[in-house]
Amino acid sequence: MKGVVQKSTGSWYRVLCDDGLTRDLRVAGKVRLYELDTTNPIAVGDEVTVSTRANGGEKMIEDISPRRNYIIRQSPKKRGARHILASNLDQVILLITLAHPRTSTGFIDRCLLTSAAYHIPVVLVFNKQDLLDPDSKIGRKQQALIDYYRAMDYEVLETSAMESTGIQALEDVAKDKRSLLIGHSGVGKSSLLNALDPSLDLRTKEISKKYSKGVHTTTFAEMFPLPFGGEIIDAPGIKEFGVVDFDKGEVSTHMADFMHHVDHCKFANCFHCNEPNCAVYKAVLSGDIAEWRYINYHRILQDIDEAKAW
Ligand SMILES: Nc1nc2c(ncn2[C@@H]2O[C@H](COP(=O)(O)OP(=O)(O)OP(=O)(O)O)[C@@H](O)[C@H]2O)c(=O)[nH]1
Ligand SMILES: [Mg+2]
Ligand SMILES: [Zn+2]
Repeated sequence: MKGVVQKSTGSWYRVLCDDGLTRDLRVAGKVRLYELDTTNPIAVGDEVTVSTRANGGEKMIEDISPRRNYIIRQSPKKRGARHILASNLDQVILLITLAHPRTSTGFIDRCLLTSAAYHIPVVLVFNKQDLLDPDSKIGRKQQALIDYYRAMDYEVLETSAMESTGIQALEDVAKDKRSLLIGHSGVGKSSLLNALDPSLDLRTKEISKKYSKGVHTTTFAEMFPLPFGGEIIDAPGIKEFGVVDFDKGEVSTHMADFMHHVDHCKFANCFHCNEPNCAVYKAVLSGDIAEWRYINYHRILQDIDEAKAW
């Protein structure tokens, strides 16, 4: 019997089995785990084989099917350790607030890069619109970011979980797909899910005023079926998005704004750092490529260098 992992606590896994029943299962000792060197060998979204053990009769996870894709990141706690956020996804829903808490474009671009490597589409959702004055500095910054990402063909939504605005558009995006919610702690992932399906009644929490950051309210990733079709994975907030397993030359191939220019660089293997006649750098000077994208690109290359040095 097959099943899909809905939740993982590390010692047991909640599996929705083909017979329609949800079971909390352990993993049989002999299971061949993927050699990804991750802190969690089984992730939410994994398809597993469940069977009854001949001796005891306790049902256990006996095998994991190969993953169609997954979102992986560098664990911030342990250098070199990697953590799979979820697998077998149709899309990522990246939740952003520019204030309360602040999401940096570096975080956004790392998430986009990791998703692009597995061809997982990302929808950008700017939440907490009720807190934002469009004429304020942050309001104008948000509009500039939205325009920039839309120009690269990303789908961008604006929502307020508090006032239930933009929820229909989010439903249209989530319908009949398996989505993973990603974002810092406190951006409103669980709140938005509650807005999508009030019967979920997920725990959400007040942001600590002192740090203007959420204290992690969701502690384990969990997949929920949506009443209008599809599934969504609520996950604990993440602070950093360390990219893993990239070649430096690969990074720009996933950046749509760089792609128009890379072919015009003097050197075919240009890293767009200090090489002569770099068309990407010229595009930054002329304003075709945003400076913050160029800065993020270089920080990602630095991360890759540092990761290799471990
Ligand atoms: N004003 C306003 N507050 C919101 C909105 N969405 C969420 N919040 C508040 O933000 C706080 C954090 O929301 P959560 O839904 O718990 O955030 P989360 O992303 O699930 O956080 P973690 O589970 O820790 O990762 C709560 O106090 C929510 O009420 C919104 O659209 N507007
Ligand atoms: Mg949450
Ligand atoms: Zn170049």
